[in-house]
Amino acid sequence: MKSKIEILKSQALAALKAAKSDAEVRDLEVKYLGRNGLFNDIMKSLKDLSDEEKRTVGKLANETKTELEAAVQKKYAELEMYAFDVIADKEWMDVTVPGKKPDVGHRHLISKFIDDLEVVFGRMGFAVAEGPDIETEHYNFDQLNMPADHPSRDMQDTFWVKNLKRMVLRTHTSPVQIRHMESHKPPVRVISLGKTFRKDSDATHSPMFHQIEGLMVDTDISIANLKAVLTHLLQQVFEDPSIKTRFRTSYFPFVEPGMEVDCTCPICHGEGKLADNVPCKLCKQCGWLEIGGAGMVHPKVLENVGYDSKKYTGFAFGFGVDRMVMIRHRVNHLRLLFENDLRFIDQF
Ligand code: FA5
Repeated sequence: MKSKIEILKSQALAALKAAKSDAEVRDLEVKYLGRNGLFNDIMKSLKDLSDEEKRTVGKLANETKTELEAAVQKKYAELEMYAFDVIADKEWMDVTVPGKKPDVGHRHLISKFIDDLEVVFGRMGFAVAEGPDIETEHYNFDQLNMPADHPSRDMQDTFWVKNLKRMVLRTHTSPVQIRHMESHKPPVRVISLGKTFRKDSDATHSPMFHQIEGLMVDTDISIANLKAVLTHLLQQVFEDPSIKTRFRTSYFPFVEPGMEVDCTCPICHGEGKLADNVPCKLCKQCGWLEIGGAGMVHPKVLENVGYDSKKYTGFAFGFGVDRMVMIRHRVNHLRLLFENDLRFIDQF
C-alpha cells in the first residue's frame, strides 16, 4: 500500500509538472484528489488494513494528499505568474517615448477675419444685419435702382435659380440694406457679412465669395463719415495705423456719388517698392490696393424703403472679404482660400 501511495504521488507530481494550463491542473486535481479520485480510493481501502498499518499508511496517505494539494496550488500560482510574464512581454510600453500631439482644428482664416470685422464695427456702434443667400430679383436688383432693362445688371454675372421664379443667388450683400431699412427707421448703422455668388472664375474672382456691406443713415451723414469709418476699418484689419484711403469716381446705381475705395498697400506703405528698391508685388508697384465700392445712398433707394430723402442721407459700402484676407495674409490665389488644403490652411 505504501509503495502504491508513493507511485501515485510521483505520477501526480510528474503530471503536474508537465501541465501547461489551469484546465489541465484542474483535471489532475479531480483525478488524484477529487471525491472519486485515486487518493480517496486509497483512503477507502484503509479499512481492510490492520490497526497498526492503518496508523502508518493512513498517516502517509494524509501527508501525501496534503503535499499534493500544496503542489496543485503552487502550480496554479506558477501558471498565473507565467501568464503575467507573457502579457508583460507582449504588451510592454516605453513610457519614455515622446507622445504624439493630436491634431486640433481651428477656425478658417476667412471665418476669423469675419469675426475681426464684426469686432471692429461693433466698437463703432454697428449692429449685424442678416439676409438670405437666395434672394429675390426685387431685393437683389429692383430696389437697388437696377431695373430689369438696366445695363448695370450686366456688371454682376448672375446665377438665376432654375424653377424658382425670379430668384437669384445674391450677387452682393447690398439687398440686406434694403431689407434692413424696410423694417427699421433711421438712424441706421449696420453691417452685413456673408456669401455672395457670381459667374466669375480667375485668380482673384471665384463663383462664391464673401462680402461685407456697411450702411449708415441718419441726418447729416456725409462722405467725411464714410472716409473716417473706412480708414479706421482698414487700419484695424491690416494692423497698420499709417494706412490711408482714397476714393475714385465709379458707378453703382444705388449710390450717388459712387466710388471705388483704395487703400495704401500695407506692405510697401504706398511706396510701390520695398527696401533696396525691390518692387512691391502685392500692389504691383502702384502703392494702392482696390478694396471695394462705396458711395452715398441714392435718394431713390431711400425713397424705395419709405425714408424721407430730403431729411436723411447715408453712406453704403461693399467690400470683398476674400480680397481683404488675401491682402492681410499675402495670398496670391483666391482659390487657395476655398480648396481646404491643410498644407495651406494650417499655416494660419
Ligand atoms: C458691389 O458688389 C457693390 N454691391 C458694392 C457697393 C455696396 C457699392 C454699397 C456701393 C455701395 P462690386 O461688384 O465692385 O460691388 O464688388 C465689390 C467687391 O467684391 C469687389 O471689389 C471685389 O473685392 C469683390 N468681388 C466681386 N466679385 C468677386 C468675385 N467673383 N470673387 C471674389 N471677390 C469678388
